[in-house]
Amino acid sequence: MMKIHDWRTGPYPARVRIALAEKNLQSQVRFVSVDLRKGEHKTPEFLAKNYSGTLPVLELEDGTFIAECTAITEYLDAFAGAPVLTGRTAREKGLIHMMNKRAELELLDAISVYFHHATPGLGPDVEIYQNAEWGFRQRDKALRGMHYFDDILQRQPFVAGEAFSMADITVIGGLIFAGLVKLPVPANCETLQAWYGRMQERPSVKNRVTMSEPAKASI
Ligand code: GTS
Repeated sequence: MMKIHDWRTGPYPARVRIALAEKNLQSQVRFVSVDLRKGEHKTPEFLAKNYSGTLPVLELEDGTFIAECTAITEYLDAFAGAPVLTGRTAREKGLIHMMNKRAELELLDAISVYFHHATPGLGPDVEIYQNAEWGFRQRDKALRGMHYFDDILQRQPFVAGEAFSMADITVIGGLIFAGLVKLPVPANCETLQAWYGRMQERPSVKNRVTMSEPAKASI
């Protein structure tokens, strides 16, 4: 059985949990909990699985490790059919990849930098270098990103066009992280707020934390 090394409530792990549920693949994986607050993702054992020391990581039955949410979602899309989250046609694939990357650059990753640099983050044992000014700049970038996605969603129902995709999942991850760090969506981003309200009603998003009991950490 495939394994997902993750942290139940984390915003990046949420992306893969949502993708698994959208594709109804939950029963194909076993979750292995890695405790970020204890720094378990920075141990030599874990770094051997993922050089970047981040979660989630997909472990295939043959022992291959695939890190990066985008890469894992692409693997899941190739592994099993509908719904396709990374695009069918060349045009869809290009647009979804672009908007997914933009959701990382302009929203999710920016909030992550804010969290790690301008708040206590995962605590002093894990956050060995912090640069608060950089963190606050990234927070402001994320707020601009929220306005950008608000504008996009005024023109189309989903982040990359007419259908739900990996790009929506990444914006959802960004807004989950924004909630955790108490960075509210600006009041004048009404379209983004309404869209997020609809996204939170999707069973894949609503049940992401409880979709499985994590197995005991094996690292
Ligand atoms: N680019 C990576 C991806 O897309 O998978 C980023 C993954 C990432 O930052 N994951 C977080 C992490 O490992 C997990 S969580 O914060 O969302 O739970 N953070 C720990 C750290 O020390 O950066």
